[in-house]
Amino acid sequence: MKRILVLHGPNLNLLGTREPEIYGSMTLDDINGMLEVRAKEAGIERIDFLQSNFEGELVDAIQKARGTYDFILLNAAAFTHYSIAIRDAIAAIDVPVIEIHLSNVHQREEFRHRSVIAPVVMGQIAGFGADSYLAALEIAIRRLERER
Ligand code: CA2
Repeated sequence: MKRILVLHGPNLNLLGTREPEIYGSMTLDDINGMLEVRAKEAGIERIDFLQSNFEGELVDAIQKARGTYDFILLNAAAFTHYSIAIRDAIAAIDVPVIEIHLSNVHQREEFRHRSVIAPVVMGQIAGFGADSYLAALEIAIRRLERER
């Protein structure tokens, strides 16, 4: 039985309320609901969600994922671009992490082109709106099925 943790970084609690042209019109609850449905359908035992505006809370969650979760889907939001603490936490655990972005960060401001977590994650999915999360979940499901 497999367990997946979905982590959302700062300001993603505002999804659906502002900047729909960049981030889409779905709320975070809509996205989580969509992932929950797909995870259940695929026989995932448990999918848990955490949104935090605090770097340390995300670091704690990543550290605690060790031994509890089989995959982490992470949209670190702005922390992607500068949080060495989140990068170090990912590097310190043996749980695979998929980096997610709603927007295509490479088409945006220069400072969003750099991801300090990219070198320590399994891979990055960016630019597909809420489908970026769904694509990441699909990859996690396929990888976990292969392990069975
Ligand atoms: O495209 C993404 O998913 C990002 O991770 C979103 C972050 C941004 O800092 C990254 O460069 C790319 C920002 C999340 C803020 O979300 C908002 C949602 C609605 C209204 C305002 C902000």
